[in-house]
Amino acid sequence: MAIVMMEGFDHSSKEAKGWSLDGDTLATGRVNGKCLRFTGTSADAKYCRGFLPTALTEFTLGFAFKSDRGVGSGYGSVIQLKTVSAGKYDTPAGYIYITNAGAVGVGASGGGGGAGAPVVTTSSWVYIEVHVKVAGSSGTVSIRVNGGPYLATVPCNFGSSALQMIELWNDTHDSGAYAYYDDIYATDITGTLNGFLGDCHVETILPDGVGASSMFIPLSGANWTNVDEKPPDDDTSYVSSTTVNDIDTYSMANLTLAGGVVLGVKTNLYAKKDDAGFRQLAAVYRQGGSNFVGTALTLSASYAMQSEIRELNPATGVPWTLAEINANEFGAKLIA
Ligand SMILES: [Ca+2]
Ligand SMILES: [Ca+2]
Ligand SMILES: [Ca+2]
Repeated sequence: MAIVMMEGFDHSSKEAKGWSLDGDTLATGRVNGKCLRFTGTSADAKYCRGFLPTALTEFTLGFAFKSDRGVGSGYGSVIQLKTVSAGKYDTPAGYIYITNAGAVGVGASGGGGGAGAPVVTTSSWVYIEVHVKVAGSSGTVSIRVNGGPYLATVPCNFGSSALQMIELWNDTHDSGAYAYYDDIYATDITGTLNGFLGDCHVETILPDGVGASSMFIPLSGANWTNVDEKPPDDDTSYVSSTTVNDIDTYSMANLTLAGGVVLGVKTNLYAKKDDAGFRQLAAVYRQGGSNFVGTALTLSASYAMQSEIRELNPATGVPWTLAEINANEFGAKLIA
């Protein structure tokens, strides 16, 4: 693993993808699609909470941020970094903030950190990347902005506990000031793609036509028309199977972006089981007439987004190209 999180807030309710929230909505995204938007309020900070898949003592977090709040009016925390079980008002181990002058900074419960030169302007997206090393008084942080150097590595004491919770905060206490987040990634320090990845974009594509394999049973109509909603429509339309090894694959919409380097593909299977017993589903990547089957994902009795991230195309063993993604079919296989 190296990329451990990617989120574009494009196609799903946040709850389904593991984000818990407090008064937010989706809005027009940074490059295309959607982004997360939420207000302050005069009484309280609003927040949206997500989690790294495991607690980490060293990681990099990248995200696009925009605020309606006028620079100079005061902003405060835009992300709080916490241990997995911390409460909303518990002191964060670390926090990413924007100063009144528009500088991006990082602080920590144990002190240290710092901010760079003013760089944030009102109602404009800025891409912020923060590399965190949790090691008590030996901890450090560094920041990059818009893909370039911003704050060199400085001491920062995040405590000594591995961090897992990422809370997006609108700390303006201003009901008229929206905060916007998009294109989030996180990396750990393993693998090839670790540390700073640069200014990244996350784009979501959905099924747009019949695929090579239609073995699941559709509720009505063609299989793909049951699984192309954003957000998912739960029991309103679906495909189902009780036959192990059944495979559904679908033609997928092409990416809007015509250029760039693909760092990874995240599959999202929104699924549940509706009877007693053990059920597993896996993502299917169909390319060049062959199916490549992903990791078995165990289903529960409630709909949940089952995801995996692949930095390499399983058909080639090297990074994906845009053309390969556009030609690919994606789908699912019933494993158990
Ligand atoms: Ca987006
Ligand atoms: Ca559906
Ligand atoms: Ca396509």
